[in-house]
Amino acid sequence: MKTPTPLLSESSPLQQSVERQIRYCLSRDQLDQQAIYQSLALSVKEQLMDDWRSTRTSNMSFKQKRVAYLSLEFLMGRSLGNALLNLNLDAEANAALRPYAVALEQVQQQEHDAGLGNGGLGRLAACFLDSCATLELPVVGYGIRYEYGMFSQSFMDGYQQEKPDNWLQEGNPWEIKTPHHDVVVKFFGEVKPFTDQQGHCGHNWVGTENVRAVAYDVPIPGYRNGHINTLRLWRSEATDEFNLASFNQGSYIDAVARKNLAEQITMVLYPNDASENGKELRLRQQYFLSSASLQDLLNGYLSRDNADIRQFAAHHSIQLNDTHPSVSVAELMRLLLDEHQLSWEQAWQITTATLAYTNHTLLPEALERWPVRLFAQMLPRHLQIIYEINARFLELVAQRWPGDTQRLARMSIIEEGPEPQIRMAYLAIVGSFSVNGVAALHTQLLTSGLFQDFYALWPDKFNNKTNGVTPRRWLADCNPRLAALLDQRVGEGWVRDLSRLTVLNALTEDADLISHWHEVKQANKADLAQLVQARCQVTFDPAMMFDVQVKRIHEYKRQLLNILHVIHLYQQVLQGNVDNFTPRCVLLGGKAAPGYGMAKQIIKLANNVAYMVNHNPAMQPYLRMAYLPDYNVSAMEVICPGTDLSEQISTAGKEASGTGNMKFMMNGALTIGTFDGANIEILEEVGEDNFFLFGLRAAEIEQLKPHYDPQQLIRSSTALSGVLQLIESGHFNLHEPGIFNDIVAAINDANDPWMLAADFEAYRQAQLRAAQAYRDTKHWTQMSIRNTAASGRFSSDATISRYQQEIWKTQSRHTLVKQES
Ligand code: 26Q
Repeated sequence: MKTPTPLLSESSPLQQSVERQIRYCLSRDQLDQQAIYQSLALSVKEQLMDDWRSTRTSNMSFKQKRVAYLSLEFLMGRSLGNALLNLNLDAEANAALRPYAVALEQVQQQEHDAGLGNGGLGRLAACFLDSCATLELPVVGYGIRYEYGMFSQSFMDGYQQEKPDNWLQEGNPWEIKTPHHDVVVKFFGEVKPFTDQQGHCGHNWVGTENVRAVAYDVPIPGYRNGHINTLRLWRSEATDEFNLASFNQGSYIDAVARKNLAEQITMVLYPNDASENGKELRLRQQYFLSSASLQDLLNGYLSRDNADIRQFAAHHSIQLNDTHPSVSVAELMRLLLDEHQLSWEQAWQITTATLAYTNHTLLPEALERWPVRLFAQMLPRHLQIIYEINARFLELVAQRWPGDTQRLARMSIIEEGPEPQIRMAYLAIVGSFSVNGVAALHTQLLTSGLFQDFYALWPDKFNNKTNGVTPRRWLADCNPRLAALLDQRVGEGWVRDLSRLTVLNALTEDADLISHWHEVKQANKADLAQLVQARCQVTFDPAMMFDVQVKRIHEYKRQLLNILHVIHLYQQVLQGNVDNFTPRCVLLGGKAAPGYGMAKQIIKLANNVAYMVNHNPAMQPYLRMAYLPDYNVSAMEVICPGTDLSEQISTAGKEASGTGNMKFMMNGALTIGTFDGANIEILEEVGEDNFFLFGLRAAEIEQLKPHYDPQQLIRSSTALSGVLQLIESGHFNLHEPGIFNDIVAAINDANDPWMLAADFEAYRQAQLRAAQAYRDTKHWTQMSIRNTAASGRFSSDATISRYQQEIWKTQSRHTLVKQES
């Protein structure tokens, strides 16, 4: 991995910078590790400033199309390790720390995770930024600088506790406040139509409450290419004019209180990974991001020489990360109509040639709807625009399907009813030139289900872009042992071109590779065991199989299936059925949305089961279980390299893609999984012999639904009935009677949408196959090698190349230069 750096005869620029930071920029007499971290991070940022500036300049001067990625979430995790890797500064950083007698790894741990996201969607945005910079694409990320990120999770008596994540407390060395990019975002007020002297009709949005959007820029370094993109995060502040107005009325206290109101907007990330609908503050966040970012894009464009607003679409694509920023459709129209005086037709042409929408969920309850009433108050001009968009759209539908009034009602952007709602997904589809799902099955289910009417109207709008993850963070950085082995066996080029890993397939009989591969995995398991020991006080033995499920807690992800299986294994050991038993350590991790009661009960059950498992000496040789508190990006960087078996067991048809599945695969874990999301594509790449597939398919789930009889299924499985009886007996909650009744009832419910009972036996069998396979170390290691070898398709570089070629149609600087010469 490491390219040899010349011996440092004198101190390097980084070293000098660190010394300077410590001497002149910190006001500390005692140097603690946090201070050293801050100094090193600031110094690394200093090293990239020149490249950052030149990337900005070249992005402006080249005639390439620019892309904006709009997302309410960017789950960046820590930045220091990633920056050192991408800038190739590891050796210099180590040298710079030598005088302070502290290990780089220790210093890196000082960095607070930037948890500005919930899970998959937010982390995907972060992986995409890394790939865009590595591919040298002119892409800017736009998001919100939440004062408080994802809550930190702890347990009290096995119940989840949430604590605010004050991630900016020590300051954020990576950001730069850039006040010259400030814009004003308007809310509330009313719309006054007018006709000017030339007879043009227009709309004045007046009496608004204004909020200042302040830009904080974060550098996104590409992998060793001198290309540094920008993530621009907006913070809300009170405007001067506002303070002044209140002040002049003599109400100083009012002015300060209003300031709080403005600053509330970017105060905290909503911790739901499925929508909690109708919260006014959430809509304010969405509009704040959309308006600030679109204004910034228009300002940037119009500041260029010879810029013509009518050519905006030729120079920009804007990718909407789910419907969260989809009010952008109406806001871009408003800006073009009201601020730039274009006609409706011109504005609509530009809007629908610029915006593209990515959908991340099939769950109907996660589809965003906003009450018309709320829009009427907060965004009155936008409501008018949406009505107009809808009227014109429905006219088109009526032309295509004359007389089909049911279809009109189905497809309308406005859902009628006692409380009319705006269907944000429909607004996004109508206002975009591209709509994509995030895995093949997901896109297929979208076009044949949720969005089928729209697909019939505009089949060419729809496309698939299977997710990916960045091999920098998720292999090179988090798994240095495996990275070094790959450097030796594949050559260093894999970091930029992950498809090169396929050469490993020719080496699966190489005894030397097999033994080294195994050694690497065992060492990584020892690291993971250390983490589990420190955080959970549970001892994991690397000689046992490490079976891991980490992700947000949701019923559709079926952590419960996993827990039931652990209980089954526990019963096997209690009953002495331990012949051919593969010892295993089961690790769970993940946060529940604070308002999601069932998810919280599942966590409690897992903790109680873990307690019983770990406190029974008879289990020790066979079974251990831990629930890792506060699972986050940094935890995953230790977890995925040390995992043997990756649990991807959602009810088929429910997990849009999954991305954890890809991180595990890349690091040589085998998957036990359902035919769902990107699991299907993983299976395609690696083959059935190297994947533990089980369970009903999406179509079978749907067919079974009307006849689903869980109680019959339970009766016919001795394993499952044994497990449920043990739970019902109160074995795991002797002092808290009844606390798991809801869980047991849900499994027994004929309307259980997640159909646990339908897949339990198949899951148990697949677990038996996995356990048996694990006992043949050589064969298991060969399967592990084949998983890593086949993971190239899941590099986010490959995914982003497709976004670039098929949606954005932009080009990298190099391709342009080549074409021009
Ligand atoms: C909506 C409204 C109000 C508050 C919160 C939300 C909200 C926030 C986050 C709704 C959904 C999310 C996140 C969804 C998400 O992470 N989806 C996952 O996206 C991944 C990347 O495409 C996929 O791999 C996962 O399958 C999908 O579940």
